[in-house]
Amino acid sequence: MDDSARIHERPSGTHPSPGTPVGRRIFLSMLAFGGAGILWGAKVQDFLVRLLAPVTSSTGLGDLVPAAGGFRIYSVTGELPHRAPLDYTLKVGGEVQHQMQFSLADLKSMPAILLTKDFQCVTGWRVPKVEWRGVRLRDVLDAAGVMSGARAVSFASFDGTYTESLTLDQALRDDVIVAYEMQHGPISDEHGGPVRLYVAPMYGYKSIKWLSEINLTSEIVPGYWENRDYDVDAFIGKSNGRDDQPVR
Ligand SMILES: Nc1nc2c(c(=O)[nH]1)N[C@H]1C(S)=C(S)[C@@H](COP(=O)(O)O)O[C@H]1N2
Ligand SMILES: [Mo]
Repeated sequence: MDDSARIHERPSGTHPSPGTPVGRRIFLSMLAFGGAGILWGAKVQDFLVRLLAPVTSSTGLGDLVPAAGGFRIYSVTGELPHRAPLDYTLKVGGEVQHQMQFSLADLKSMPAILLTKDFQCVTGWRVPKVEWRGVRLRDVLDAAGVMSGARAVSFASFDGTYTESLTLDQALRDDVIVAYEMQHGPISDEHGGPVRLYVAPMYGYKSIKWLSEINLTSEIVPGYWENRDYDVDAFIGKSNGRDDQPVR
């Protein structure tokens, strides 16, 4: 396990961070379980996730476990919810002309967009050139018919806790997608499958996993991390006091 997930303590240092790094507790558990790190792989990781779920949820931080390819896996609930692809539905409501429900097949029948971009967490880690496939959020919103009073979009997760938001202008960008594939395959449970949001120009916390609901609103409803002092406008390199290079 490397230490590249080290967090940048925010100036106040008083609130949790979107992605507390691999905790000492996790490290100690790994030692306790016979150097699980040597056998590091999907199974061990699942095991640790289960093992640590109660611990992480009691901290309220939903810590993380390192995954292959440089990602860290986050879940503020400390759990990795599962939804079978055939059971998946995405509800779209609020200030729209038609409330809608999309199955995964519905989403896949819409024009597909491929985006290959670096993925950057506000805590500092970055994964180069991640490939995503999905549909433009704009196309989903257009299908429902955005009403003239709508100014923002809020998102909910079937983890039951996480939320996010975008202004309507941000939501209509070409590089904001409702994603159903990542790195050439279905999005795994860990990474928020079957469907997550991917907001390419913003820090990872905007890319809500296990996406279940989209609601058009008349004003911004701050999301989970925004209620914990992170910026609503989360453009990479231009927010949260960070000066990261723009993503390629
Ligand atoms: N539902 C949900 N979505 C989430 C999070 C979370 O804890 N729960 N963490 C966010 C943060 S801070 C980051 S950096 C990315 C991490 O994505 P990954 O877990 O696929 O690496 O997911 C974002 N979306
Ligand atoms: Mo993050």
